[in-house]
Amino acid sequence: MRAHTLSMFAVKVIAVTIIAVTNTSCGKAPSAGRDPSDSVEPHQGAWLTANGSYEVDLEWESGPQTGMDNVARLTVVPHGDATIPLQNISVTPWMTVHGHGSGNVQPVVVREGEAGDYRVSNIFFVMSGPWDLRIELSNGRVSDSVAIPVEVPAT
Ligand SMILES: [Cu+2]
Repeated sequence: MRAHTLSMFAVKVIAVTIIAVTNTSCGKAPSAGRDPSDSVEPHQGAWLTANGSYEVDLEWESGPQTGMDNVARLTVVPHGDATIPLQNISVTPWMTVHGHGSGNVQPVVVREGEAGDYRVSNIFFVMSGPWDLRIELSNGRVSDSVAIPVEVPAT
């Protein structure tokens, strides 16, 4: 009886794993549809890009708040074939639930010190609520992207 229960558990784990793999292979970015049942919590830590080429660590130096004076520090760690330094990195604030960004105010990304460290200033949140920081990065050969959820508190 005990062995049977265990094997049922194993079958469930395998089934869940297959569903997860199938979802990943549809090519849809994780941020494409924000599932309200997903509890997106304010997170400071490492995020894996969509294709798993890079890991991006986000830390706020200032904010996140409404206004333009938000500053974040990114640390980019390459995985597999990906390498640093990056040739291109862009950061775009996007409010997925409303379908808008921050007009033509562009964050300023400056490489600092170590090859994978970047300081991002001029991040403009026009309102409070759930935002994404859409980050696109490329070393010239490998391009990848990640959307990092940011909860901007009401002031
Ligand atoms: Cu909005």
